[in-house]
Amino acid sequence: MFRSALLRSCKPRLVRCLSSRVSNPNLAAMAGDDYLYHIGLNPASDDLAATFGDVRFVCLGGSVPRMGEFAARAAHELGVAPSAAQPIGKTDRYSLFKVGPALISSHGMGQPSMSILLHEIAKLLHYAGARDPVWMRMGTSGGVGVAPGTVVVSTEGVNGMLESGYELPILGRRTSRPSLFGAATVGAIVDAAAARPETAAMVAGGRVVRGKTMSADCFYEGQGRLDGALCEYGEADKMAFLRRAHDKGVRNIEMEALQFGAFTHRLGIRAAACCVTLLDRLEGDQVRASPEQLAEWDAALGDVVLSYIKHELGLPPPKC
Ligand code: R2B
Ligand code: URA
Repeated sequence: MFRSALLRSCKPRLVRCLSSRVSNPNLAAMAGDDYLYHIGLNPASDDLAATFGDVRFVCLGGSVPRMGEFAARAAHELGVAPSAAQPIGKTDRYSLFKVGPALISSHGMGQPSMSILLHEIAKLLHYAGARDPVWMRMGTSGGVGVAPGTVVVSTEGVNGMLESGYELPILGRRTSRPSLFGAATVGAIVDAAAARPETAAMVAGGRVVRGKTMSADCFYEGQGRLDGALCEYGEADKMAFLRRAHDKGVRNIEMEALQFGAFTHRLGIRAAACCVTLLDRLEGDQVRASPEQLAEWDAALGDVVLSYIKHELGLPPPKC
């Protein structure tokens, strides 16, 4: 009885659902009763279409406070009520916000944490009938031959072998998916940054660059650091690897872009990974920037993402 009532109420949404991006025939059989456990939402009891049906941008970043601050800033710059910067659903794992046309969420550290959120957000937007939003990861990273404070817009994610495949064992088989970001979305973000007064100087000063991003499942050994609790190689080995990575076009190293690019590419989702660099790994391993400097670089990353969103929405630059 409840299920058929739900189906009736979903009917007008089915046409819009055609444009959403999931690839799982089992979801239809669940008839909308799919508890998105980690974010605490369910299409059977929450009106996802009303809250999320108009999402055009998905902005994801690792840390809860950073994404909370970004939500407040986005509300201010997009002219949305500050109350929008309140988290929706469960907050013990992720903090999710809906600010005007933007869904903003933290994703935690590393690919396993991000993967859970990507599956649940993709399903959430599918059930909500959102139309082809652009997904952006807004992260921090270590630069490879670029100045600290540079925003690297990834063209491709590579693994620790400097290869494009994101590998995941599924049912006892190694599944490898290419991690690619569409040139059109990457270009649109860089072009918007160049065109908007908020970010034009960053682009002109070489502080927004395209490049490959290496993702590791480890901050220390997996990223070739010498300062972990365990290290079985030397400075020369590390430098040889980082130079090889640079020669192959890698401009930054972090912990999620590879999986993000593989997931979104597989589902045909328009996506970009925009990560600010906190240090140049060719110069060292420790993140020693002051809190003020880190806040400034974080704001610069927010500028790039908001420039793109405002450009897409046709919003004017702020008055000086
Ligand atoms: C960047 O920063 C975090 C590690 O400090 C990790 O989530 C990443 O990708
Ligand atoms: N995040 C990373 O994963 N690596 C860095 O070097 C800096 C931030």
